[in-house]
Amino acid sequence: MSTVLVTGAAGFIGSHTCDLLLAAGHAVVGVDNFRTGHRSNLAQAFVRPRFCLIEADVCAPGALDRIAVEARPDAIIHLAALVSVQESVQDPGLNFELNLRGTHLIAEAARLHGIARVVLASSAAVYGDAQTHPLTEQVETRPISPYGAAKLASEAILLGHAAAYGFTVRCQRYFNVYGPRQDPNSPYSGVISIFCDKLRAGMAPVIFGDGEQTRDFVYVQDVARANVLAATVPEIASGVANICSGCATTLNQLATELLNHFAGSPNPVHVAPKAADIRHSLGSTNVAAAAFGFTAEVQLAAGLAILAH
Ligand code: UD2
Repeated sequence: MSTVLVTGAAGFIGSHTCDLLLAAGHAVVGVDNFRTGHRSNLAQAFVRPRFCLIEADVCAPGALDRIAVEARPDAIIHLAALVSVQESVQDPGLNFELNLRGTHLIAEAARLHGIARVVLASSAAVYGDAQTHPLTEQVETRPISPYGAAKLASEAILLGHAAAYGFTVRCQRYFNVYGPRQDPNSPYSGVISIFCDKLRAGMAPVIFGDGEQTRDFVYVQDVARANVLAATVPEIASGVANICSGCATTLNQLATELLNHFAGSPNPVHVAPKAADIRHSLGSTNVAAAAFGFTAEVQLAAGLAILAH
């Protein structure tokens, strides 16, 4: 059993990752500054004896050193970040600070404290608007936002450190993650949490454009399992992997599927397309399967059924 440091522990993906690590018997030291995370997300973790939470900002001077000395982790799962593409466009300086400098500090903590493995929350945003489907990890990365650029640079920083100082780094390129605890109350929220919120209130979901754009939706507990595998499977080489389902769903299909769970709800309303919206996004699942045995298990219909009840 390992001790795993999870940054961004109180976030959407972080809290599910903590729950799964604890269920597998690992000790978890969670770190969060509650900028976007919620203490309530950790309700299940708090009742576990092998969980502790440190309220701290990973970018604060000396914070990671103190935490690493105290926790002596075998691995870090680094999820603390500015999580919104739009917010990175509005405040690229904050994106640089949280997403790039934060990752550099994690890389340095791994080097200075001999931490054997780091798992990074990367993103399909590194591919930009690539026209290849499915997207393999070999596709040329061409980010089109400060967020995507910082995630790509974060991968490079960590992989460079890993090669130079002899630890292992796994970069997880998440596609469209959805599931319980995703916050619907921000203009940057994921489409599924927004649609569920609207339908629960008896309102029509709003589809940007014709609704024929596609996304590769992956359930958050699958993503958490991918993180646990990447952090704990023995004898793994450094690398990047898509974390996705390998299934493309149109927004129209998504809305139809969700409407089945909310009888009498109004039909979706179509409005003008969102500026710079990517038309199609679909990931190849092969690398994650080969590198650490990860395949998404929760089909979209099953995940939506859980969310709707
Ligand atoms: C996702 C990620 C983002 C980044 C990006 C990389 C989420 C929440 N965001 O952005 O972090 O990794 O992929 O490509 O996972 N939509 C509607 N109605 C709504 C809200 C959204 O029609 O009320 C559409 C939107 O125009 C888009 C699709 O739903 O076509 C998905 O939107 P999103 O904001 O959930 O995620 P995305 O793919 O823009």
